[in-house]
Parts: sequence; C-alpha cells; structure tokens
Amino acid sequence: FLPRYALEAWQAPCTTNYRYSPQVPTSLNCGIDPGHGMPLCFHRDLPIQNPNNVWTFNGTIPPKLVIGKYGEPLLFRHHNNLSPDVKQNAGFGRHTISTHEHNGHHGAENDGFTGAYFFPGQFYDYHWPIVLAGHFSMNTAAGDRMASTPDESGGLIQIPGDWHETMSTHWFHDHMFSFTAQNVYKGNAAMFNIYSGLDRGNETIDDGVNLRLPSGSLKSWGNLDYDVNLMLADKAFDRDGQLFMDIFNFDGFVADVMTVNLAYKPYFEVERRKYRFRILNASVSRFFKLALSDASPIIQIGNDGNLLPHPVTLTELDEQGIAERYDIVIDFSRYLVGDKVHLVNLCDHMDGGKLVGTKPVRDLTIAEALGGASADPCVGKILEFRVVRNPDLPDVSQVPPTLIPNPDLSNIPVARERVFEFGRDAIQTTSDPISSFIGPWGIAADQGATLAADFGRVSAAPRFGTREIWTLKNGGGGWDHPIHIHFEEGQVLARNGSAANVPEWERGRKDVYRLRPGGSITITMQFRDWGGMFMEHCHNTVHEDNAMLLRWEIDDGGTPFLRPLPTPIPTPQGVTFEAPTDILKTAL
Ligand SMILES: [Cu+2]
Repeated sequence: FLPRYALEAWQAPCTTNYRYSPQVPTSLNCGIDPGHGMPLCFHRDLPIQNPNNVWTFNGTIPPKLVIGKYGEPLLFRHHNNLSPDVKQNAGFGRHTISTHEHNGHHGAENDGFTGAYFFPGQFYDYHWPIVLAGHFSMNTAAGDRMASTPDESGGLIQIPGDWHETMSTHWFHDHMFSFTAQNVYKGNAAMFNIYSGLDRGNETIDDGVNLRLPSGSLKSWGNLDYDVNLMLADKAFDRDGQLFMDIFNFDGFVADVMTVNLAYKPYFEVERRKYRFRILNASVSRFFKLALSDASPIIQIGNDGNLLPHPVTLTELDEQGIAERYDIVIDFSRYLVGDKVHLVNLCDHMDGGKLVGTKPVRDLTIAEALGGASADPCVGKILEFRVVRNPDLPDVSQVPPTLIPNPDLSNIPVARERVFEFGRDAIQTTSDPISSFIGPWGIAADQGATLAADFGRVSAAPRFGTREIWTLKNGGGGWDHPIHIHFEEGQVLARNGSAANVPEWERGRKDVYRLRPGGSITITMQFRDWGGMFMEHCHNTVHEDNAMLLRWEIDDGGTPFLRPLPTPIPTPQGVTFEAPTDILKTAL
C-alpha cells in the first residue's frame, strides 16, 4: 500500500490563519480576509483565543477536512508542535497525542492506539491504505464494478474486497491515554470523507453504480457544493472568554455554548435544492437529538461510517451519541427564496438547574425546544439555514431506495460470543506506571470483574478470519454510554435481546453503539485483513479517560501474528516495548 498521497499537519497552539489562495474565489477561501487573516475565535464578538487554550491541526480554523478515495493509500504525517513543557496547557490538554482514524480499516499500528502516542518535536506517520474490508479474501481479482473507486475522468477503477463494506464518513481525533477528552475538546478533531464508485460525490454521472447523492457535478468525484460536513460540539469559556474545561468532573463534561464547525451561532446559505449533511457529534459528553424547526422531513442515509441499506425519512433523528455520525439529506426546494429554517437540538442535559453529563436528561418536542422549555443553552436552534437562491442547474441528485445492503454473514459460523458490561466502581489489578490508570468507570469482560483501563492488558482476542457476537450491556440506568469498537463495523442483531427493538436507522453497519440507560445491544462482527491491538471504550470521553477502555486484539496464535503483542511505551527519546501486564483468561 505505497502511499499515493501525503498529508502533513502540525498539532499546534492556535494562531491566525493567513492561508489564502488568490487563484480561487473568496468563498473557497473560507471567507478569510487576506489582509487580516482569520484569527482563532468562535464568533466575531468573542475574544481571540490565547495560543494554549485551543490546539488544532496547524493551529488554525476552520476545522480541516480530509478527502480521500478507495484504492488511494494516504500517508498522514502528524507533527507534534506543542510545547515540551507539559504545564503550558492553560489548565487542560496533554502535549502527547495519538491520532485515531475513526473507524479506519487499517493495520493496528495506524489506528492511533491509545498507548502509541508521540511527544512534542516528534511526528507519527499514519498509513491509511483505504481498502474495502475483505481486501485479502473476497473479490481479490477486483471483478465487480460495485467494488470500485472513481478515476479522474468520470470512470471507475475496480478494487478488491466487499463493496457491502464501503464506508463514507469518518473523522480523526486524538486518542491519548486518559487525556482524550481534553485534547479532542481543545481542537484535535477533523472529518474525513471517503469516496467510492458508489458514493462518488458527483450527482450527474449515471453508470449504474454511482448512487448520485447530493454533492455537485463540477468535479468527477468529491464535490462539496451540496455535501457539507457539520461538526457539532459544546464549549465552555472562562470569564475572559477563553476556552475552559472542568477536568475534575468524572461523570461527563457538558458545556453551555453550542458550536458547529467551531463557530458559535452560525448560519449557512443554501439553494432551493437537496443537500447532504454529514453530522458528527464531536462533543465530550453531550448527546444531541436533531430536527428542523418547522418539523419537516429529514432523510437519513447514513449511520456512522456507512450508508444505510435503505434511506429512512424522519421528522426527528434519534439521539446522537458522542462520535456517532448521521448522514442526512434535506430538500430545501420546499422553501422560498428568503425563507429561514433552523436545525434544532431537542436533547436536554439540564437537571434541576445543573448541566449533567451522565446521560441525556430528556428529549423535548420541537415546540418545547423552540419555546424555551429547557434552560440548557445548547437546546433549541443551533444552525440557521438561509434559503438565498434558486440553483443555476436543475437538481439531478437522487436518494435511491436502496443504498448499500449489509454484507451477508449468515454462512460464516459464529466462533465465539462475548459479553462486555460497562459500569462504575471499577477495580485495578495492575500497577504499570505508564499503561495502567485508576478511575471510577470500567468494563467487565465475560462476567469478570469490572476493570479500570490498562492498555497493557488484553481483554479479548478474537481469532483472525472469524466472526463473533458481542453483547454490550449497560451496568445501570443512571447513565448512557456510546461504546466505540475500533477497526471492524458491527451489524446490530438486537437491542435488549430482541431484533424487533432495532430501529430502521440502525440496520446498517455501525462503529458506535449507544447502550441507553439500563439497556444492551448485541452486534456481530468479522475480523479480517489485519491483526494487532485495537480498543473498545466509551466515547463519552470523560468516561473513557477515567477509565472505561479496554484493549482487544486480533490474534491467530501463530505466524504472521505474535502472541501476545508487546505494549508500546513511548518516551521523548523513542519507544520501548514491554510484555502485556495481564491477559484475561477469557480473552483467548
Ligand atoms: Cu460512558
């Protein structure tokens, strides 16, 4: 997988963005004034942030977007330009980082493992091969047009693997052990669109493969005119208007200023036609539930990285947990030029006058959310759409009745079933000074003890090439946990033990699973293409950091895999490796 493209970014204290290209119109320069640049602030009336209050890619806004396509391996060289002095962090954020491509189907050394972090002055080369799952075992002769990627002139290049595993909407973010919440909150998060023959980012090419979803037509693939990434996150500020985080709240950190793409009170000008929005919940602990202010329909086409088997029309989306992505289509042709409509958040985190981060307190109706029924400042209107003109060209984009059907796993025997219970009052059985952490949260694997995180401990080791069924259980009713499993996507078989409880919009493949208070979810996954160490954790990143995270690895009990894999122990001088601190008896 020799890289075809290289990206380079520098994790850095925030600064003014002067990157301006006079070759393209202002609209393609993110509205940057070339004379004054774009300082890092969340609204023109909010203060410019101090360098150590916000750390982003290249230290600038707007948030970055990576565009890739299947069959074109990317090399992402991530430099760490943060201060070597760990105290230069304005009270939150760690200067060591590990960048997770969520939910990349890449070898483990490129996953951004929580223990594979790097120090100021160092860089990490992440190799993202961007292949379909099943690359080494299915359709290896690339004989199926559905398994394909766009060439540069409107045609297709066929690729190996299973086209039912085609992914679209990813993001990448810090995964530093026990500091993920602080670092992601501080600005280490960006989105990544992956294009394919099916999901082309071109709405005019009619070749029987391209789904022609709203996007644009100027380029043969990857048009963004009508395909827009929305990164939602709540933020808090100190009395001077500088970004602030309470790092001593272990239940969940919920803030009171709503941002979209790091902008407070944003508006977006749209034409009277269909748009696709790729919505990411990039909060620390806050859940969302989205609707339009006029209660008009939204078509959900994707859930997490994957397009759904069939689009689902809704007037309110489901709750959206941290790290979940919902791809939706809104048809603005039903409005008139001059109309406004808002994206509204219905999910209330205010309880008895206090913002709480353990779980959503309640879901409001649209009328309640707009009518001020909650004192939660992030409830209600979060993004204004201004309908400003008719499109120059007719809208030929489509939302076909079939998008991407699930892979059929029925002929693959289930090698093993596992149960993971997510709860409080975790114990720690190891004491490695680097890999082991103590916190109230933990995970019990297969009826074992509820253990706090140790990235040196192997808690599950499915065998390479097999399929398993995993049940994820919430240990209590007082909280919700959006659980993320790295590397492989799962099909949801049941909620609370019944397939009938799985809503239509969860019938694709997912990588984050909201357990719901007191609930459970049963999924099935197959493990193929690569081995190595991956993670499973709560994506309420405060829970993850304290210490609801475990390491699992894909194991073959022999060559080409080692058993057990040594744990990386990074230092400013380089990485050493040590034997796992613990391998649970139930892991293998
Ligand atoms: Cu959690």
